[in-house]
Amino acid sequence: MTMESDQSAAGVASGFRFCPGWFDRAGQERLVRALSVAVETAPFYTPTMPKSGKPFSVRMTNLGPLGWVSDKDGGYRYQPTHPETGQPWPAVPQMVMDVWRALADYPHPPEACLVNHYRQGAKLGLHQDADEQDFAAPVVSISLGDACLFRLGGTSRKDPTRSFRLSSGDVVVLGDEARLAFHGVDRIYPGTSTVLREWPPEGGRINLTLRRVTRP
Ligand code: MD3
Ligand code: FE
Repeated sequence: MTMESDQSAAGVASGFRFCPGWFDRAGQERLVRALSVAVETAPFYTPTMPKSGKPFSVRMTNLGPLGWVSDKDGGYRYQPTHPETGQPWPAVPQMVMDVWRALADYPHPPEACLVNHYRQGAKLGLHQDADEQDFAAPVVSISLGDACLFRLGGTSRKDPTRSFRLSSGDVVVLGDEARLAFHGVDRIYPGTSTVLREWPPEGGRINLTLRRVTRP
């Protein structure tokens, strides 16, 4: 029998913290309701790759003072408004700010909450999160809906990787060495959660990533 994922953090960069089941079912449902309201004013859109203009399979929106966006001509960047509506991003729900406060071990609030929506078949290639000015702050991730196979490597693209299954309600904190680790989402496991049954209409998986962007 081969194991395609290993939930132990052995062998991965220091600064990786996995908190399975941080949100119980009721907490997950409350968070999904808050997101469904926020996404009415900041709808999911399809970002495109710099230069090639190839669309991402993941749809995105943001919450908080700054949002991560990407398009053909502007490239990867943070900006205070939605690229399609031109409106400011909605506020980050308090229950999401509470996760940062509990786990980030960082004295300033996050500025960006990227909301990724993975429909069936969507994936995110191996990459580094390096568009921020302050790597002293961790990235905090919250998973909702269908489980995914998440891959974490080292700070060089060539470093070996390990795979983890992330399920609805799980929280991951990437600080210290892990902050600049390569990572990606290889696949979504359809039908593994009922939490996104009411919204969004396509179901799938939602991931929130909280980040500090500027140096305080
Ligand atoms: C940050 N998202 O939005 S989050 C991204 O599940 C992103 O949607 C993935 O990568 C998702 O940029 C993964 C968790 C994560 C994992 C490893 C990291 C964030 C990380 C390592 C370093 C920095
Ligand atoms: Fe990332």
